[in-house]
Amino acid sequence: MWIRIFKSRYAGGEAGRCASARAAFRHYTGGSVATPGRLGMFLLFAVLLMVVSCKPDPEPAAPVYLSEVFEYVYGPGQHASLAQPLDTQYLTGNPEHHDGWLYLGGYGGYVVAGFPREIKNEEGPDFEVIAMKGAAPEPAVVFVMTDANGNGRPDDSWYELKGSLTDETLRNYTVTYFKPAASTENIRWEDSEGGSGELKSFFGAAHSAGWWWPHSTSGTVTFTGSRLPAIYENNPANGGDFWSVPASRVQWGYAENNQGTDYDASSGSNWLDISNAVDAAGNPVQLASIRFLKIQSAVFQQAGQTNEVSPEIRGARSKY
Ligand SMILES: [Ca+2]
Ligand SMILES: [Ca+2]
Ligand SMILES: [Ca+2]
Repeated sequence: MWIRIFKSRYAGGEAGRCASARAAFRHYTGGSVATPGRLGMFLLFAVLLMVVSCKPDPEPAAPVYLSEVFEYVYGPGQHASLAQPLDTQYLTGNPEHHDGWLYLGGYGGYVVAGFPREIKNEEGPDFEVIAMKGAAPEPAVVFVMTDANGNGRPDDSWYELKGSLTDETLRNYTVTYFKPAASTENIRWEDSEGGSGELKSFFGAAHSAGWWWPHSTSGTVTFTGSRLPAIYENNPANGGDFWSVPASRVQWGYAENNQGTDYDASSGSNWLDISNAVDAAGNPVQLASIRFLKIQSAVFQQAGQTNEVSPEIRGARSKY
């Protein structure tokens, strides 16, 4: 019996050792060894020690939700008066426990948030970003970061997750918006390509002045990120404009994309893969894990009745 027990002790893991020790203890105390003697007493003591020192096997890591928000800036858009700084509470934890969401607003608006631990890059998708279930895609680009310096803060390097529109993406694109002086004016913008213009309201308010985020104390706001191409098309119907996103326009790799092949209709989420990370030059980067996400409104388009293209995010959950 002892030979079998100690063989299995060395052959098995901790679970095997513990089970063997407990079996030996039960066998011994069950009286199958009639006369213990000195050797028997010693072995009984050894087995007792093994049983006492056994710890339960660690549980496999359970999926985790975002647990902390570090930064949130709304990009000018029609929901400016609704978007509250405290809405960041709707990004953390399980979105099944609340009905809220976080407005990112128009191009450039973003949020930076973290998981409570590193999320490993396993085979296939590693986490889902849960968004408001809208009628059409309003894609946000997702950047990932490892806590390389181990300080629990997002102060390391961001890596963009590429998607199906990466070849049409303008990277390191900057837009500065200017606060209007009066409510009867539009927000003006200038970009890093030498372009300029005004945000125009095609639905709701007559002017876009009210799209300026009241919680911004500055007269200008500048965003830098990756600009996806325009995704909405106007196909006039019944005598009026009608803007929509062609079914195969946005295929994978973004948050708030209900037409994606990575879309999970039950949770309203898109499943993303850390293996799609690219560096600042667009070259693939192999990341073993990530801790932080930056989710950024990425389409700079005024799409008729939908106005600006603006994602609303409700959380993120790791797969493992
Ligand atoms: Ca992966
Ligand atoms: Ca860090
Ligand atoms: Ca939306």
